[in-house]
Amino acid sequence: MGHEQLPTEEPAVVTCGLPYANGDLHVGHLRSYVAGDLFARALRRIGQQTAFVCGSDMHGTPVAVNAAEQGVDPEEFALEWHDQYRERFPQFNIAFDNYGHTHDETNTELTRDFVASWIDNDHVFEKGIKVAYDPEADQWLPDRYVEGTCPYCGEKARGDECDEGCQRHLEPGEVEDPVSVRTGNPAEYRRREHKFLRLSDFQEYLQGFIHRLEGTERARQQPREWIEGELEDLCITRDMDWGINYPGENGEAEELVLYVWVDAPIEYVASTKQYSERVGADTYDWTEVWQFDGERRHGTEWPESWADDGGEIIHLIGPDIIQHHTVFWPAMLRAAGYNEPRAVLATGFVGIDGKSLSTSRNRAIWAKEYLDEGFHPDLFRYYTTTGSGLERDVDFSWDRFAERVNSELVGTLGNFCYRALLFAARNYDGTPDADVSEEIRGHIEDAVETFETAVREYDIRTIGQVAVDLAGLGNEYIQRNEPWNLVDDDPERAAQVIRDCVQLTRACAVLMQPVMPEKAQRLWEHVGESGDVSELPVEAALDAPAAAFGEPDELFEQVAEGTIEALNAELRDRVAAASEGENAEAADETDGTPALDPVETDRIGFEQFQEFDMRVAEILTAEPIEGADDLVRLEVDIGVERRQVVAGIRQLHDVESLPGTRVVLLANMETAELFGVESNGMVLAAGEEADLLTTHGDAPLGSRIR
Ligand code: B3M
Ligand code: ZN
Repeated sequence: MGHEQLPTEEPAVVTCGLPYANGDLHVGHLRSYVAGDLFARALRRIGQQTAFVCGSDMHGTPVAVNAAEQGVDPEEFALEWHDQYRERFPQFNIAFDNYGHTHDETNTELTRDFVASWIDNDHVFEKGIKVAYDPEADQWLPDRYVEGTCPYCGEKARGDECDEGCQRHLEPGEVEDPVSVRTGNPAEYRRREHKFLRLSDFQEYLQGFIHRLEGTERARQQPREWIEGELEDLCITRDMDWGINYPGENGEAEELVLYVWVDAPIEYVASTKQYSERVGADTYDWTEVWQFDGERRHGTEWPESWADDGGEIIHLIGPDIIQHHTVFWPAMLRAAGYNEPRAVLATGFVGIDGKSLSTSRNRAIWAKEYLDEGFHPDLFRYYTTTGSGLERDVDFSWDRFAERVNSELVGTLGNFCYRALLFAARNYDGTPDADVSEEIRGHIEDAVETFETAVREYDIRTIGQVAVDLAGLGNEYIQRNEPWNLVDDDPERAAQVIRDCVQLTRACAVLMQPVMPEKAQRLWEHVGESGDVSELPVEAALDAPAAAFGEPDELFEQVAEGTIEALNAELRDRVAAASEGENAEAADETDGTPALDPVETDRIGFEQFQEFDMRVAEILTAEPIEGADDLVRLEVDIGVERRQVVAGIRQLHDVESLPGTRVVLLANMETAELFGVESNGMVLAAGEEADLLTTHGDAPLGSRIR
């Protein structure tokens, strides 16, 4: 059963994964908070009543372990970070309607309610399990207190997640060869009674749910395998002091706290509730969103048309917590009689210089660092949401950041608006007296439609890109019509052209609001408006502009090359230092990874490098070459032409899945004939597995690699 198209009459809530209150925020965090903020703003622009909420995740071992390392009380430790986050988000124009934390009263109460309701509805049971224990320190070792080997993929894993391998959630007792992270002692498993949420009660429900769920591909596909297989029950208690006590009756299990993944997502509801209480239920009623029907909350009857009852719940999360949001969370909601998520959007990972981001190794770019450089937050917002789709893994690169700011924001958007408004102000003191042309009205209507469709399809990149694309069109229009040559000879035509450009500028301000709210407001004032552009529906792009306005100033500033060089150098040192530590560790482990060749000592000059004509290409077709075990015949598009290439990758890749893959082609490789097939170029690949080289942004096909 499908959902009614957005916008609907029901209130919506957009949430972002809660940051653990245990350390500085970095660009990896910001990527998803900015995307959530953009999406909430865009939903409002298309007329959906929307609350945007989040909060700090205060409990669990991620906080307890870090607090213990510093010898401070976890509550004090977490509250300090919480306060810092509350200041940090607005600095990136991330405007939560409510930002709470999981240790506050609202969440504590609501969490107890949820669990009480699970118990009432008979979804909780007790079971004896093995739990890691440090006999020397005389301490239980829940979750991150213990490390070992993942039983599913054999990678190094934490007690409750295979964070470096298959990303699975691990239940207590699952991790093999457990070791205490605090003392380094080998841990032993001891038997212990714990409480479980019987997930198997929801197997059938979840199988229906996953087909209704909207959002990004990975978030919708990855859980299918888990939901189709046998669902393991979820252990909801832990042997710890820090957390929300298990709400058992008569002091039962009172020494246990709830697993952090119980009270953390409930904060989504608690935070919405706080917002609702602040603005009043007449303005925004959290129960309409979360509880599909108050009467039946504790009962077992469910509405027939489940998907269309209640509000629109949209979760934006990182790629590593899909299982929590698409399996555990919907079951937790349903077990307590709450509404289900409509969509889950999972971002890709963020890397630094081709390596995964690592906070403990300082291989990261920190939020504060960005701000300290004096860069405007909206530049980061644009860069991080539009380079590639939300779901793609991306690398943060200062070069790419500068390149895109300089060409797309300064060169296209800023340049167009400035030229148009300056000309209008100087020659007409504002908007010339003329009607907007059919041509330009049509383009703006298209842009508005693109925006609306993108919101419905959760296509964050397109939402962020519409205004810049429209400005590109404006630049082309102004260039083609040369109004500066028309003012004297054909004043009517000149007025018409400038009238169109003012309209385009106004449309840019409206359309760019979700991605660059502060810059949009400034542009809005440049076109002579005084109100708040964030309060207008997206169709306001087509309304007539203000009659009078003065000369604008520049909306964006170039990022200077020197700044980027310095930032790059600093980052390179940092990554090298982090990698050195890692290599030293790797050398200690005899894990069978192939030895790497030392770097060539013979240097080459730039000229020599330029002899390699390497191009961005896309594989169009791929077929095995008869008689040659490891060869495939590829047809690739290199922008300027199509090429036939033979590549020795048949054993290492699924040939059928190759078409559509972006690769890098050495285009001036001498031609060769292999098994009677001519090869006109060489596809570049790395390592024993022939990992194909690709681009991480959207460089057009045929672009040269430099
Ligand atoms: N605090 C952070 C993470 O695992 C975790 C998210 C909770 S969302 C309810 O990414
Ligand atoms: Zn694993």
